Amino acid sequence: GDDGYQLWLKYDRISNASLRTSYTRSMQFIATEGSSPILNTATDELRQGLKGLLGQSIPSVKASGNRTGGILLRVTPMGADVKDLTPEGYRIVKRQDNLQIISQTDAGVLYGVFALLRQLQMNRPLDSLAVVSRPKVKFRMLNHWDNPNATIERGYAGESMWKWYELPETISPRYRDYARANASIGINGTVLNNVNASPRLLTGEYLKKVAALADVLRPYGIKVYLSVNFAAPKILGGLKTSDPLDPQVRQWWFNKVKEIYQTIPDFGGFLVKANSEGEPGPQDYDRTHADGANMLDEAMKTYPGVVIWRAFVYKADPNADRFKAAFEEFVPFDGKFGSKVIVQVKNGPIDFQPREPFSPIFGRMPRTPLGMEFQLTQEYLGFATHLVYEAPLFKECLDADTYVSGKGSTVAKVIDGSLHGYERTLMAGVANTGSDRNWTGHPLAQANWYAFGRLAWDHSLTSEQIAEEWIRMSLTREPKAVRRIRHMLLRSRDIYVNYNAPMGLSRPWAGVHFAPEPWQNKSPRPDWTAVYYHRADSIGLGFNRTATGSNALSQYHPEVQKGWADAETCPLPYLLWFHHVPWDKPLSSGRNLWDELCTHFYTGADSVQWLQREWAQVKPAVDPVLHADVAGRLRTQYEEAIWWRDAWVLYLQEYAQRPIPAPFQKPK
Ligand code: GCW
Repeated sequence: GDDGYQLWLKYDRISNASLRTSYTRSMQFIATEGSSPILNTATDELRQGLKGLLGQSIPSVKASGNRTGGILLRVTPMGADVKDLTPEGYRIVKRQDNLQIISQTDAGVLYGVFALLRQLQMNRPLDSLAVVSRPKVKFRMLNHWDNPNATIERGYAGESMWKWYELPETISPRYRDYARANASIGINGTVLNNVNASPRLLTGEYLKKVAALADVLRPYGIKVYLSVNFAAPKILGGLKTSDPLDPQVRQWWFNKVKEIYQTIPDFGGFLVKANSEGEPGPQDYDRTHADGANMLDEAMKTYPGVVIWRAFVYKADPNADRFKAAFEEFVPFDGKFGSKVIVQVKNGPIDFQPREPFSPIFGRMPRTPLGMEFQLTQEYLGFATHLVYEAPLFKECLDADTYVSGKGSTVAKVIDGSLHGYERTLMAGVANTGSDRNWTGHPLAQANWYAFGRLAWDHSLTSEQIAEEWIRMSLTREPKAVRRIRHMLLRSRDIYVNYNAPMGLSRPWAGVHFAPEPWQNKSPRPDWTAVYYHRADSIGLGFNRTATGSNALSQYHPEVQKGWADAETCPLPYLLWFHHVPWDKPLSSGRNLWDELCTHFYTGADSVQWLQREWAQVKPAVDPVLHADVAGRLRTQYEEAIWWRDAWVLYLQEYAQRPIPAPFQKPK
C-alpha cells in the first residue's frame, strides 16, 4: 500500500495510453545546456518524473544538436526569452519542435521542470503546456519549531526530522526527500529550529551540523536559516549583557555572523522572536525592537542574509486587549528598520485562531517590508486528527482588503511588495512536518504543505485549483473521486470552525491547545484564560472592540471599520470578534444569537458524518492503507467534534439560560 511517503511526487503511470504516446513523442530526450548542482537536480527530477508518468527512461544528452522532439533545459541570463521573467521565473515554450524550459537561473529551470511534470500529472494536453511563471514573493519558506532534543513545539507528526545527534556524519535520506518536496512547490528557504530558540544552534559544534543539512538542500535551491536566541552573547559568549547597543555585544554578533558564513557560505539569515512569551529581547535593556533588529542587520551587512524579526508580541495585562498589542509596538517603528530587516506578521492579530480577521498591521507599515506568517501545523485546528484544508484560511487573509491605498489594497499586495514597493518579500509557513512516515500525521494534511508552497509562489491561485492539483498528484485521478475529495477539503475548514469556534469566538483552550475548556480560568497569565477572549456573561457573548470597548477596530482603515463596526451589519463569521452581543439579539439569519450559535455547533458536528460518508464513497479510488488511515481519523474527529460542541453549548447555556433549539434536542 501507499503510506504517503512520496507525497505529491508519486508519478503514477498515466493510464490513458494515447495521451502517454502523445507526450512521449515530444519527450524523446532531455538536453541540458551546461551543468551545475541545481541543473543536475533538474535533469534528474525530470527523468525520474517522466519515467514514472510515461513508463520509459528518457535519455539525457549534453546538447540537442539538430535533434527535435525533446526537452531543452536552458539558462540564459539575458535575452527576449527571459526579459519578462524574474530570476526564479521560467518559461515553457514549444519551439522548433522542442519543448524548452528557459530561465535566467538554474533554480528557475528546476521550478520549470516541476511545473512541466505537474502539467503531465494533471493530464493537460500538450498544446497547453506553454507557461510563463514568476514567483510573486521572494522568500518562500518553512519555519520549523523543532528543538535540539527532537521535540517539536506544536508538532503532531512525530519527532523532528533533524537528527542532530547523528549529524554531520550521518545524512538521513529523508533530508533529500524533504528538499525535493519543497523545491517542487517553489519553497526556497527553511528555518531549521524553533523560534523559542536554543542558543546551542549557534555553537561551532551545531553550525557544522547545520552546514551538512545546507549541503543537502543547496542542489534544490533551498537555503537554511536559523532562529536565534537574543541572549546568546550572554549565554554562549559569557558576556555580562546582551544589550544591542553594547559594543562588545555588537562585536560578538559580528564575529558570530562571520563564523557562520565561513561554515555556510550561502546562509539565509536569522529569524528572531524577541520579548514575546518570556523570550529575551532588546526591551530587557530598555532598547526597542528596532535597536535589536538593527544590531543584527549591521552584523549581516556584508553578507547575503536577511534578518526576519517577528511581530508576535503581547503583554500580560488583563486590562489591555491583546488584539492591539503588536500594532502598538511595531507601527511606531515604521521606517526605522535597517535595510536587511523583514518584519514577520502572523495572519491574524491574536494567534492562528480557526478564523481571525487579518492583522491590522498589514498596510500600516508602508516603509517596512512585512512578511506573512501562516501556520501549517494544526495547533488550533485539531492537531492531526481533524481534517482542515487550510488554503481557504490563507486565501481569506491574502484576499482581505486593507483599503490603505484605496479599494483593492489587499493583504496579498502588501505581502508581495506591489503596494508599497518592498523588494524583500516573504511568506513563511510554520511547518506541519515530522518524522512520521507520511510526513504530516494526517495524510490529508499534506495538502496544507502543498497549498502553502503554491500560494507563496502565486497567491492568485484558488483553493479549488490547488486542491484539485494536490488530489490528482497524491491520491487519485478518478474524476468522480477527485470531485468528492475536493468538495470535502473545501468545506472542511468551515465545518471545523462551526463546532469549534463559530461566529468569531476564540481561544477556549487550555495549555496544550486541544481540549475545549471555555471555562478555563486558571493560568499564570490573565491573558491566557479562555474568559479573557470570549467574554461570556449573563447578558451576552463576545469581545467589544468597538469605540465603546477596547477600540481595536480603530487600528484598521476607516473603510474596514465600516464593515465591522456595526453589530447589525457585521458579517456573522466576525461578529463576536468585535461585539458583545446579547443572547436574544435577532441576527441577519433570522435567529437570535443563542439559536444561531447552537445551529453552528450542531450542524458543524453533524457535517463530520457527511465527511465520513463522502470518504467511504471514494474507497475504490484511493490506496487502501491510506483510506483506512483517514477513515480512522474521521471517526475520531466525529467524537471530538461532539465533545467540542457539548463543552461549548453546556458552558454557554449557564449564561444564556435558554433551551437548546428543538431541531437539535435529542428525541425523548
Ligand atoms: O501559537 C503560539 C504557540 C507557541 C508559539 C508562539 C509563537 C513558538 O502556542 O507555542 O511558540 O505562538 O508563535 O511564538
